[in-house]
Amino acid sequence: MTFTRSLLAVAALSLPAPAAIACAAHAEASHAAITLAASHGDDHEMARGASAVEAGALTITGAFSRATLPNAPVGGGYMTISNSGDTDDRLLSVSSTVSGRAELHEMQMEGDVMRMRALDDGLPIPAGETVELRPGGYHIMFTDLLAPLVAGEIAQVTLTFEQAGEVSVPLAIADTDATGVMEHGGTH
Ligand SMILES: [Cu+2]
Repeated sequence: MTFTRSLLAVAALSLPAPAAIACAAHAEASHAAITLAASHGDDHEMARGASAVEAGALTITGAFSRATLPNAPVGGGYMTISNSGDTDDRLLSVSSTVSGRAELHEMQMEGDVMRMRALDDGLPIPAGETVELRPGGYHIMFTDLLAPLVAGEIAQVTLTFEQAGEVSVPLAIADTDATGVMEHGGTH
């Protein structure tokens, strides 16, 4: 814990405005990703993912991140969250083993410009619905990365939900241009 805090302190000192830097880097990365997604087929961009995670009424599938370049300040986290229950839930906060902080963000096109905003009230997961976190939309943003994300490795993410509580999810790190991951035993 002491070690993590001192790392954060160093990061804070060397990046006077981490949020602004993160947003700029992230917006560019996402734009590139969308271009790739539009021009490529699906198959070769799929990497092998982790198994589905169930927690109460929630099922979380396809959790993945993308490998980052050395010195990249941020990374993204993506997954699909289904709520099969009768009660609305809400993803309140996120933490991870790979970053000092993790935030919930939303990307939206405003004219020709991709803009990102923090979801200060969390991400609603309504009863009976499925919410997708994906490049160009809702996503987890890992800030203060402790080390580059390496394809083939697994990061551990802890999601805190209003109803389902704390849920640990393994995040498969895929290639830098991945648009998704295959579930074990999946057919797509
Ligand atoms: Cu973001």
